[in-house]
Amino acid sequence: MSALLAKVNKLKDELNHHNYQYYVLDCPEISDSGYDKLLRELQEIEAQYPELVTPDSPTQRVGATPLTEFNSVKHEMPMLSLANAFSDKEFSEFNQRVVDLLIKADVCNSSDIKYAAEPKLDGLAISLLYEKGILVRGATRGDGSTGEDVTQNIRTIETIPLKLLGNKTPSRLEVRGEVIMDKKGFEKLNQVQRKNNEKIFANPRNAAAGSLRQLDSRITATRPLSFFCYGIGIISDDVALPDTHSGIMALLKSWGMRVNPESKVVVGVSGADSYYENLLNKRESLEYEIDGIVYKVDNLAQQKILGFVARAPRWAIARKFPAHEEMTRVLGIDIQVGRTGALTPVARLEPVFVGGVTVSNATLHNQDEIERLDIRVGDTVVIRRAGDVIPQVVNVVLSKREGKPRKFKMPTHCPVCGSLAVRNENEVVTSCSGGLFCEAQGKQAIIHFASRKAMNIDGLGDKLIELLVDEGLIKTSADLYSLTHEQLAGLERMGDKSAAKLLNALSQSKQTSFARFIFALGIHDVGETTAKTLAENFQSLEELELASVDELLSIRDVGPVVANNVMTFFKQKHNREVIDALLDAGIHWPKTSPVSKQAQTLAGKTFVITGTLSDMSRDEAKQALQALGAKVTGSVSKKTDYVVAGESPGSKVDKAQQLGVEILSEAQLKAFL
Ligand code: 5U1
Repeated sequence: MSALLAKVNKLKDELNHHNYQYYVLDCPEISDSGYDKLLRELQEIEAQYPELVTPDSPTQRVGATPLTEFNSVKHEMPMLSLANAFSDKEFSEFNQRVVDLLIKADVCNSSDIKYAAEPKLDGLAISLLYEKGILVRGATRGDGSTGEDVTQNIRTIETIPLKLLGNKTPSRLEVRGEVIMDKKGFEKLNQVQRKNNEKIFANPRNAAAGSLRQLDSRITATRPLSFFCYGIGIISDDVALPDTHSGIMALLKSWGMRVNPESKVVVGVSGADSYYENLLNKRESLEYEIDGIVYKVDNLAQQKILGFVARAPRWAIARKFPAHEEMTRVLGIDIQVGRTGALTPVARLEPVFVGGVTVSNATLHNQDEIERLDIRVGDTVVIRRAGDVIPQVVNVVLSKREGKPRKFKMPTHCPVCGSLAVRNENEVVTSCSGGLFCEAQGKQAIIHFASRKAMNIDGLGDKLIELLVDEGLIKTSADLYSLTHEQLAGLERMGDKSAAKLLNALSQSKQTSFARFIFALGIHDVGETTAKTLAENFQSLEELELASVDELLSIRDVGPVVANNVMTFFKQKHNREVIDALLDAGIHWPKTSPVSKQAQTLAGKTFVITGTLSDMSRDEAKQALQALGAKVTGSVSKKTDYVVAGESPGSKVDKAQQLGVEILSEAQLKAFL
């Protein structure tokens, strides 16, 4: 047994050492899998011999039985707050008070005070109590005198050592610092919360606080929390203390505590200013959120002389960065129509300076988000803008709501073109159904109309379409066919030759296929394949226009969303007018026979096409195969029946060979077709 105990202790020491290398020194010595292997080894022994499990074992971070409430913890030494400086002037006034007091006390003869500077993390202040080197309690700051015992939750945070390193540790030590959630972890957590229909956190600080105040520590264990220490509370007198704050931080680091790597000793106002500038520039690129800098007089004897006012030390100050969150009022809720027809509610705000810019609008995303926030015109709201992220409404300050403002409802019609606004079941977005006509969607609709897989109008690129719309020469795709040589040749960077070429391409595009034409209309959710299915199932455009939902739903691969979108699209008078104009311009296609009459000789077969084909494009081959009922996919699997290999086919052929899938040459494909 003693050999086993020695083995367990060795494993624990090794794991603690690697934790320290990874989290504190940012210098891992083994790979993640190497670490996991050691951890598994320890877990296996502990599972077999539960009597060997100790509270400081690195395996004990997974959470424990849920609590019914948190116990109160009275802090032996109050957890102080910090005075703030919101400008250079306020910082320099703070510095002057420090200098004056120290000169008066005769402990300083220069105005160049040394400050320990470090980022002010936007998290949750906590106290960690170590007895004989073992973490015995973790508590929140609470009101500074009394906090809550969150030990079970604290133990799940990997950056907090369960045992101090080294053998010269104090018998009693209280470490203070901040629990945070980094930006990436916060985004990921909210994604998961959204998916599970759970509470969305407004910012990383709220997410960290919410996670730490979980009664079920197994939930906390799943949250991406981490910790940086920033000082000590109580410490037993069995270790010699350095005479500076920076010295204490170095000592804490040697005991395994994570110290912020941006920490630095600076001298005087000029040193403090350049540290401020430097960190402000770095702010957005840091992995976690910071809201300023904490400057502490580094010399502990000087700190003692300076003492405290109220509940804040005279020897420290938080120099705040421009806020990421501010309050303002909602003046109105407007609807913006996007290029794809999505109707987005946008809060019009009383302008407010936040995150370094003046914000007067914030997106409200959709009706669900408005309901979640319960936001109404006239409300006071908290606006957040961090980094390049677009401004968001964090929450409504309900205590400031006046009267009983009406709930907001999405409009029933597009505010730009008056077409019906549609929200399909299971979708959050409400969209304008006037795709061809709506001016807001104009450019995007025309770009789609002209694209290769739609009307394939050679030489009509995005930029030229934008120019044509901006110059007022076209409003809808039908207008393209009335453009004159004169109009085109007169445009910037278009000469006679390009104009003639474009007119020729426009003329050629008039001869198309029914499927391409349907796809070109840009009906929501009607992609290339659906357009093809529709074309195969209707003899003419008139038939499609008049199709009932039931008729549409009876078609393979057409679901309720597509059926509804198709119906609504053709119901819009504006859309029908543009279609008529397109047909009047001469767009036509050969009549196709309905799919039921075509032989579906390849129904149930799955093909993959790879490499370059010489006599047809891959798209054409795909369409031809689909016309015979085959399914064409992009990757080879056990379900693939045939891989068609053109020239330079690549790895798909290797995979087909491995899986024993039949490989066809282009000639064999033609035989199939
Ligand atoms: N980084 C840091 N944050 N913070 C908060 N240091 C720091 N120090 C604090 C507080 C409240 O208080 C001590 C100055 C007592």
